[in-house]
Amino acid sequence: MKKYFLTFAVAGLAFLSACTKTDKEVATATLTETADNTKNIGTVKFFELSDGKIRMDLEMDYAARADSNVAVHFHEHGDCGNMGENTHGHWNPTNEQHGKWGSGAYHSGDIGNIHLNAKGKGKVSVTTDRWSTKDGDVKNIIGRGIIVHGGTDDYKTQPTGNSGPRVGCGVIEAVK
Ligand SMILES: [Cu+2]
Ligand SMILES: [Zn+2]
Repeated sequence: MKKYFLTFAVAGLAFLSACTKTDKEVATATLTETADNTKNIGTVKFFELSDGKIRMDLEMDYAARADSNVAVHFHEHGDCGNMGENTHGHWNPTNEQHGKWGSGAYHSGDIGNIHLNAKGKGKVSVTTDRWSTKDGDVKNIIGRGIIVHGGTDDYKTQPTGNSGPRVGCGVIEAVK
């Protein structure tokens, strides 16, 4: 009987690791300074998990803002022109208030504050069912803008969190 159980456990582990391998990169964004879009300040990758959720891995590398916070949100439009203003306001497919991710109410792209260390590095990972990469889905993140603000999101002020100037920007693009 014990042997059967062991076989089952090993099969289960193999299944779990197979699941991890199915994480499929579905979208990407490169963050650059709004004042100079040749200056790369971060990269964002999106993976579709086996349960249909999307995981975002965001890594900042922004020496000019070392030892500070930046605030990150998905904005409505994927156009970084005019110092990021062309992205317009926060993407808000569920018609909620601006707020802290995971709280009672928040926009589906309210990633929030990221602390940058002495080298300007910082990262955040988010897994959610609020996003998809499917055409026609109200939750589709493809083509949205990602704005990096030079201040701290207070998670209260509507509709922006009073997050400061738009210092960085990127566009979420599908990975084929
Ligand atoms: Cu914003
Ligand atoms: Zn918001």
